[in-house]
Amino acid sequence: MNITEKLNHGFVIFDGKMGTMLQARGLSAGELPETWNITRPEIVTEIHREYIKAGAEVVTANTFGANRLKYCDGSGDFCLENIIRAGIGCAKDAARDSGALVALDVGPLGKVVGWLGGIGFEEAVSCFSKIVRTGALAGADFILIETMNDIYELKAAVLAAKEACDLPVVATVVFDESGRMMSGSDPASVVALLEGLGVAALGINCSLGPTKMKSILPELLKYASVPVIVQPNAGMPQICDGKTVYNVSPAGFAGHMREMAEAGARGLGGCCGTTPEHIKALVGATQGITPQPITEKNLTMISSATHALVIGRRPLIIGERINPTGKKPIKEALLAGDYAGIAEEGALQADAGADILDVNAGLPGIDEAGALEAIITELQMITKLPLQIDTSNPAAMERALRAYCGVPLINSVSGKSESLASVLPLAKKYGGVLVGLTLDDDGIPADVAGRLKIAEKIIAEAEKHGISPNRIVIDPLAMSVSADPSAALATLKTVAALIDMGIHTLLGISNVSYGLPMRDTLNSAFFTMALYAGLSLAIVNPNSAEIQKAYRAYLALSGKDENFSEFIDFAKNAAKSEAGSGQAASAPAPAAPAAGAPAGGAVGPGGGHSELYQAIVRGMEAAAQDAAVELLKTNDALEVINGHIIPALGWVGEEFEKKRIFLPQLLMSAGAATAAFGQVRATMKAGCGTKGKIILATVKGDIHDIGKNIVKLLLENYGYEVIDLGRDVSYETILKSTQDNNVRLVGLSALMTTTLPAMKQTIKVLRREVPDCRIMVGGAVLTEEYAKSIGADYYAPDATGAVKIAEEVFGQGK
Ligand code: B1M
Repeated sequence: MNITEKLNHGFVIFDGKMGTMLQARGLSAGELPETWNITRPEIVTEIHREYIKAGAEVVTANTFGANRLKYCDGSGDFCLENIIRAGIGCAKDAARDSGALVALDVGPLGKVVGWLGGIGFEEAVSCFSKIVRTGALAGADFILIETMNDIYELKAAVLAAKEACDLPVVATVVFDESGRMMSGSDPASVVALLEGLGVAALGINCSLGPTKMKSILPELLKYASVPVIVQPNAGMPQICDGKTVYNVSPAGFAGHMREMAEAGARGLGGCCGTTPEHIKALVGATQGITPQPITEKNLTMISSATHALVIGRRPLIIGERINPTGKKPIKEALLAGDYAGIAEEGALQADAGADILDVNAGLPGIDEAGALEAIITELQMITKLPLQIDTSNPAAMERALRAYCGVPLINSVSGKSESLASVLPLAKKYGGVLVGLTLDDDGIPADVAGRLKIAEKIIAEAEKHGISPNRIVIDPLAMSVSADPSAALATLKTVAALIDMGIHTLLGISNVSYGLPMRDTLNSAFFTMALYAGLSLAIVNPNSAEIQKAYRAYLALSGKDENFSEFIDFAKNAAKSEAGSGQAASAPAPAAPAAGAPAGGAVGPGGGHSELYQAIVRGMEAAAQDAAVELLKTNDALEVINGHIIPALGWVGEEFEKKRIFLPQLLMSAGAATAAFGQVRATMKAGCGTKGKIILATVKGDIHDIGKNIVKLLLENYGYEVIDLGRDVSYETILKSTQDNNVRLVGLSALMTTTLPAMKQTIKVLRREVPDCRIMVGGAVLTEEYAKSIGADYYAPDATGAVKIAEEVFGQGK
């Protein structure tokens, strides 16, 4: 039996941690564990044997960190291919005659994927492909992608594995105590993405001990239709005598694992701190339990990187504004390549209450594939909403499907043979919920029966490609009533018939009014009629007040708004915006999402702040730059920094800490703040640099440099020459530069509690080697007291403070 069959048949016992066992046998800190596949293969093989003896039915090859960022991609003893081949070889030697399966272990690359400072998505795919191809050729039985923190990297790894071999792919991710991945992804969005990509099984590993993992498991089981695997650590890591230890005993571990087996987990094993004793105890504890059945959840799910939406629970609004047809500003932005500007239109629709954003870049004369990919990349950095990829160009569709970090709506496939042939393979490969248009080579049937027949044909053809009916919604096509007065009713009857057949539906509402006056009025009336007919998804303008009123009223009247709470909130906001503007020209802000509903749209603290502040918190780089330019016309540089940039980053930091925004948004905000700061810098003149030489550096391990750069700017402005060593700088580099340049003042910055020891160490070395040099320190994490306690001469709370210190050291002050 292969891993898929085994997991579907009953419990499968995985092994425990290889790294823990290697450390116990002398692997030293900093040594690459995978090199032992070549230098100490007998030990690696022996560890696998111990796990098999303990009852493991899967052994995980010692290849977790084997990737071309760590091992050379060419030839030589320790090249990547040799490391992987040897790792699989050890596992196969141990597994021979035991019936145990060998998993190629694929861990994270150690770089952020797809964001500034990391590696590109396609580069990550290529790194993973190499690992998987080598492991598959070496004889692995399946691919185990594990310890993934970031959903974009997870997608790159799974996609690469599916492209590089035919072996089953199993993927497990790391959730923190709040039940989200580091990228902010919740269990539903992880399940949606992984099942869309066709994994054989999915699950959780590492990070949490078994107690905390137990609370996340039900969320995965609620959504997953494939087997679920749990591989917790032996408790939470603790530092004891400088070593990391895990203190859940084999018996304690096994007790928790039994509960997870009873709850429905199928694959059971261990991660950091677990040993063959843990696995042996786990085998004993799961004896006699009957596995829970694995059930098809039959959900129609789409998702962004962080949230999933289940289609059919209540009607959802798809914002229609990112589409050049009939929208001059979008057309102009597309022609100018202003993708960030287009993404801002998405943020506005999110604010107005859209649940999903349609993205269409179909404009003659432009590179549609490139534009669609770029807009999607921008959008997914600034909004949590799932996207609808809207194109009839298969090449553009594929680029967009690769770039999108989630499960999109794919708009569209039709009953035309050419469309079915080109779109269905893409939907199968990348996942996504397909929008099927009821038109074929003969056009759009006027009657209900004709449209239903095409819908059935699309569903049947999709099934032949392995796409289940729950991954299809049908668009029975709203046609303009100006051309055919019976068009609206024919469409609505088709909606009702499809709903009766258990098929979800979608309509582009605005088409109905084409060519007529008062389009908003006609659209909103048609929208209400369609909702009443059972419509699942409506492509509309969420900024339209008429549309919002129709929607909110429908939810209230149809019992989909408990206690009318959303409607009452909506009414309050409507009253406010009417009072504010004297008219209700645009949509009032939407009601707060219902409890338990996924948090809605763009990131932001609400009104009352400057445009620069808003642009930074939303991570809009171009807008931040423009807003900074505007502010600098009437404010001096320090006012812009202290009054806008720093407070905005302060808000971002707080939200990050409260887990209301996640690393991608943090990165975007940092990018926007840096762009704004660039404008500030351009307005400030550097002085002559003759007052004295100062070294500035952010200490080792810390990549925060915005504050340090502000300090640099001000010091230069005051006439000092700054030698900027950058960020993540070792004490060796700082010392060498201080000695080489004969510098009298060194400034160190640190923003994290975890990098304060590096600051302390740097000060200690400087004190010893260059005792005459003065040291000032700064950074949000420091206090005057702490600065003194680690031996600094000066503490500067801000850039102005740093200048005062420089003036004192170089004898310019009073
Ligand atoms: Co990160 N980050 N971040 N981050 N980040 C903080 C610092 C954090 C407090 C957020 C939070 O959780 N609330 C938290 C640290 C928690 C802690 O240890 N106490 C944190 C974390 C956890 C992380 C990561 C680990 C996140 C992750 O990956 N899971 C990661 C760390 C990576 C690493 O360093 N190894 C990370 C990454 C990042 C980004 C890359 C996304 C980005 C940095 C981009 C960049 O700098 N190029 C970022 C940002 C932007 C922040 C926040 C939101 C803002 C920092 C900032 O620029 N503030 C921050 C939260 C916060 O501080 N509110 C946060 C504005 C800046 C002008 O202020 O640097 O204090 P500041 O500088 C001031 C003064 O302190 C002083 O003058 C400046 C001007 O007034 N000053 C000096 C500073 N240095 C000085 C030196 C001097 C004198 C004065 O003399 C030499």
